[in-house]
Order: sequence, then C-alpha cells, then structure tokens
Amino acid sequence: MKFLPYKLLAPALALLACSTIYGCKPGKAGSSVDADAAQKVYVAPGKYDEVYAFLSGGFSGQVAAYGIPSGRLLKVIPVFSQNPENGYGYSEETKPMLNTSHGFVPWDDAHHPELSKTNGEDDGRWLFINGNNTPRIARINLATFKTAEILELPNIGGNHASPFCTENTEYVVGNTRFSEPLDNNKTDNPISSFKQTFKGAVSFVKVNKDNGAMNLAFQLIVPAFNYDLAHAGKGPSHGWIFFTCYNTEQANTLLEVNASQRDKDFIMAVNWKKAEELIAAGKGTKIPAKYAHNVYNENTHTATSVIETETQTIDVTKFPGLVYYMPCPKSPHGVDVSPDGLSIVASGKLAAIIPVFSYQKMLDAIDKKQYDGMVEGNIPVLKYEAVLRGEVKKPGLGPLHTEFDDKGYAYTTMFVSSEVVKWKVDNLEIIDRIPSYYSPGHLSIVGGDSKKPYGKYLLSLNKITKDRYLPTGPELAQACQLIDITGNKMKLLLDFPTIGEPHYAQMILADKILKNKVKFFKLEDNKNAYVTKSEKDTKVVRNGNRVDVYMTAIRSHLAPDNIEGIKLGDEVYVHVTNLEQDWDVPHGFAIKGANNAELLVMPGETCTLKWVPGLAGIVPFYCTDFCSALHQEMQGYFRVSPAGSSVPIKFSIGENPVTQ
Ligand code: RUQ
Ligand code: CUA
Repeated sequence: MKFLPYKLLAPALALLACSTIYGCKPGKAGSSVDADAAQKVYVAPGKYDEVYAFLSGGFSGQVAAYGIPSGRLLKVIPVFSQNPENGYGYSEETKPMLNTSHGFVPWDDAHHPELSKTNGEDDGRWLFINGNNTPRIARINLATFKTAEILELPNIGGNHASPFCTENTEYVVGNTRFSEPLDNNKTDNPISSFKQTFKGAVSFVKVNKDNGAMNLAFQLIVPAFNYDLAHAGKGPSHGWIFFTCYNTEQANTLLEVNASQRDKDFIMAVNWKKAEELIAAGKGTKIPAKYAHNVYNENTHTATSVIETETQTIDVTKFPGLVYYMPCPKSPHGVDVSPDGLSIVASGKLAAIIPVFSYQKMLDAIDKKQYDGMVEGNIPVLKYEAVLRGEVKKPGLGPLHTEFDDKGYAYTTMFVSSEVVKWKVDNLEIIDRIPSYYSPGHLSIVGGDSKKPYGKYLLSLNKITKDRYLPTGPELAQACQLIDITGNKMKLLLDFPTIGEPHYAQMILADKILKNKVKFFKLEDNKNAYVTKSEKDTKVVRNGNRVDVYMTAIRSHLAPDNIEGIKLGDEVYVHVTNLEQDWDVPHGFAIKGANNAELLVMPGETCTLKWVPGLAGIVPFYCTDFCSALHQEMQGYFRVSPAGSSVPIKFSIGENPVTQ
C-alpha cells in the first residue's frame, strides 16, 4: 500500500521536519514507554490472553491469529494461499477451495478480516476476509479456525471494499476497486472506452444465519469509479451501507495524478433494504456470470467447488432512492460509522481535515432534494454542507481509518504524519496524538467497529518499520503497535512484527470464541469417502493405474507401514485417517520426493495426499509432527517397482504381508 505519490505529497511532507517515509532515521524519543508497560502486556506462561486479534496477511493470502496483549502469534490460518505447513490447498480434500472461474488460483491478497455480528456486536462465530486480486470472499469458522467457504465474485476487479458486514451479518459486501466492463460484455474493449463501457458492481452476499453459508444475492451496477472501503449503518442507520470512492475523474491511466484532480470525490450511500425489496419484487435482471463457490464440508472433511452461471443485477440509475453520493474531500479511503450509527467518518488521503457526515442530515437532504448535480444523469449528489455534521480540524496528514472506543472517542490513523489521533465524537475536538512507527494504515480497537466497543486496546497496523527491529535484508516486516487507550492519553505498550502485510485486524474478547471451540473431530461423524475408522480396515486397492491407500495414524505408527506393488506410472492416493480422539494430537504425513506438500491430519479427520512416484525403488514415508516419545518410529516404506512389473499389491504392519 504505497498509494501516496511523491509529487502530491511533497508539499505536505515539507511540513514535516523529518519525513519517516524517506528513511531518515527518526529520533527514538517516542519509543519511550511507561515503566508499567511490561506489566500490562505480560501474560504469564500458561495463562491465556484476554483478546484474540485476527490480522490479515495481505500478500501472504492468509490470516494470523495473535493473543493480545502479549502479541503472541497463535496460528496462521490458511485461506487463499496454499500452505505446505498443513497441506491446505495441496491435499485432495482442500484443493477445491482454491478453484475459481480462472482455474486453480493458489494465492491472493487478503486485506480485511471482518467478524460476524449479531445486533451490531461481534458474535465470535465467523471471520470473513476478502481476496483482492481474484475477487473472492472467504469465511473462516472460528470454532475450528479453518476456512469453511470461499465465494468468487463476478463482474468486479480488485475486491477491496470487502467483506464488510451489516448489523446482523445479513450480508457481507464486495465492491470493485478496478471498474471494468461487466463479464457479459468482455468483448475486445479498448481501455480508452472506460467512460462508456466500464462499470462498478457492488455485490451483496447473503449469509445464512444458522450455518454461515454464503450466496451471491444480488449486485448493484454502479458508475465506474474506484470503490475503496465500506461500513454498514447500525442502529438508526441500519439498512444503509456507505462506500468511499476515488477516481471519480474516471481516469484509466496515471491515477496518482489523474485521479487526484477533483477537490472532492464521494461517499456512496446505498439503501440496501430497498435493494432487497426490489429483488424480492422481481425487479432484478439476471445476467450470465461465471464464478466459483467452494464449500468445505466439516463432516466429509472435503471441499467441493461449483461454478455458478448467473447473477441478479440492479442498474441503480433506473431505481431512484437506492443510491446517493455525498461529496467528500479528497481521494477518500476509509469510511467508518460511529457506534450510535449517527456519524459517518470519511478519511481523505489528501485532505487536510476529517469530514464527519450526519446520517440524519443525509436523510433530511434526501427529503428536501438538496442536490448538487447528478451522476450519470440520475443519481443525486447531495450538497456537502447539507450532509456535513462538522470537520475535525488539523488532524495531521494523510488520514486513513477510524475506529471507536467505549467512551465516546474516535481514533484515526495518519499515514503521512505517522500518528494516531484521538478525537471526541460529539464535538470533533482533538484530545491526544501518539506517534506510530511508521505510517499506519488501518487501526483496530476491540469491538471498535461495532455498536458496543470494548475499548482498552488499540492496534496500529504499520506499513513501514525501518529501524524498529533487527534488520532482515532488503525486506523488513510490517508491524503492529499495541496502544493502551484506557486513559486520557494513549500509551504505547508493545510493538511486534507480523506476517505478510496486516492491512486490517479485528479484535474480539477471547471468551466469545472460547465458548465454541472444537478440540477434535469425532471419528464416528467422519463421512469422508475414504475414511478408515479402525486399523483392521486399512487396505490398499488397485484400480487400473490408480492405487488407493487407506491408512490410519495413531501414536506411534502409520498402518499399513510396508506397502508393495506400486508401479511407475501409478497415481497413488494416500488417505490418512487420524484415529486419535484427543485434543492437540495431529499426525503429519510426508513421502520422500513427492511433488506435493505434507498432510497434517487433525484427530478424527481424513486427508488425502496424491503421489505420482517418479523413480522405482524403496520410498520412505513418515509422520512429520512430533506426536509422542516414539514419533521418530512413526514411519514406513513403499516399494515402487518398474512399470509393467508383476509384483502384487501387498500391505502389512507388524506381521507377515497380506496378499491382495
Ligand atoms: S487498505 S491502509 Cu487495503 Cu484497507 Cu487501508
Ligand atoms: Cu505422529 Cu509423529
């Protein structure tokens, strides 16, 4: 995220005595922490942290779970990227999770983790996250910390304003960063036809209340701008959702200059309740589309991928009252809604103030038709003065994102001036500021985007670290800074490096997640097509050149552990069932020379490794996870014979071989 061009920033930066983004070494004065900081982040060995923080991995495509306040990394949850550490995206069961309309896409750029909400509060059930590159939304089950579903979104490029959810997780949304021609209009369009043929599409993905299942309910076809971020209304403003848009100039080249021409861009306000009614009344238009819908079934421990072929759309220019634009200075990025649902805070990357819009004034302006022109002839632009509640003056440089605490304060990150600024939501007065090392993007407060923030901790997610840690070659880690927000003045407690780029994080009280935790999968409920529920059922079956190995793992052996009769040219599928029924006893499985990753099989689960032997000979396999004192004994051998050999399939463990 380096979207602030030098040319535009130069004047602003001149104001700074020492600009951090050019790498001159800032004084470390601000690094000083209070004497009690260590005590506030110290979580004694064996004790749990109070809070889970879920950080996006950015270009790692994954999500990382940390404990707060200790900053301890608890788990990397694989989502959009293959993960050799546990076989996600490598095992036969999980490969379908990464299927798309473009085929297998084993990577993405994940920006915004979003906790599911009930009555506007984090409920601890699911975590959603967007894939920015090949537009997708994933849902992670927080009982298992596994990715449960991935839905591709058609008609959009760069799913950045995503996957923000409505007050009761009725919908998660996905909006386009790169407007482009709709998928059914993908003829050979010249790029210069941007204004005529390019469109934006706002996806509303319906989330099933009971099981979280996602479905693309409808898409609003909107003018071709760059849509950046979103937040839904809550309480009184429930039923609306707000998106920032930049590049309202509709430039298709050199955006750093051409998309920074206008003094104001827009916040797009969408009445989604109304859209829902229109769809229910049959006003939607079905258009062909192609997008993958991948679901991981927790009983079969297997994912399936279906390609969907249609989407319902609404052209917003045809339905007055659905969409309004509010002018917003200048190239807005974040848009955030206060806990009471009444104030809408936008952050213009190039603006010198933070505009705060009033939901009530917006309704009044709509009522009184206080318009300042139309977009595409039909979508009203509301008058800035009519919808503005006020401006936070002189907040700093490069405001990006705002979250809220439980005491009526808002906190905004300043990318360019590298600080977090605290201000009062009712009178818009600045109370405090604290340096950030360096250039914060998002920030996160426990429950800070919900109706009932918990407050206490703030994470500043910093893009640049420079001199903060021991150097690691040209690439340095991004960082998180933990700030205590219980007092009047913010206090730095801790900073720690992260994996990938933590664009955004969500923090939730651990208790809300702990109550649902799954410790292992019940073997009796395992419906995997290749499950082996006891050692006596293990077998090796040949069918043409396909060989299925039904294997079990339990401390401390893999069964069978002597397998013969495999031939060059065979495709071998090893289905490993972990028979353990206890917490924290995974078994791993790896084969020498396999052009694949390992498997890491949870207790009660079945996972399948596909292996195509490349050489004849003896090939060892073993458990990779140190599971018991005799883990090193947990091993076996395949015998691979030349193609055409007549060695029969034989398999055994601890006894004379059984011949098939
Ligand atoms: S972004 S640094 Cu991709 Cu959410 Cu704002
Ligand atoms: Cu099982 Cu090591």
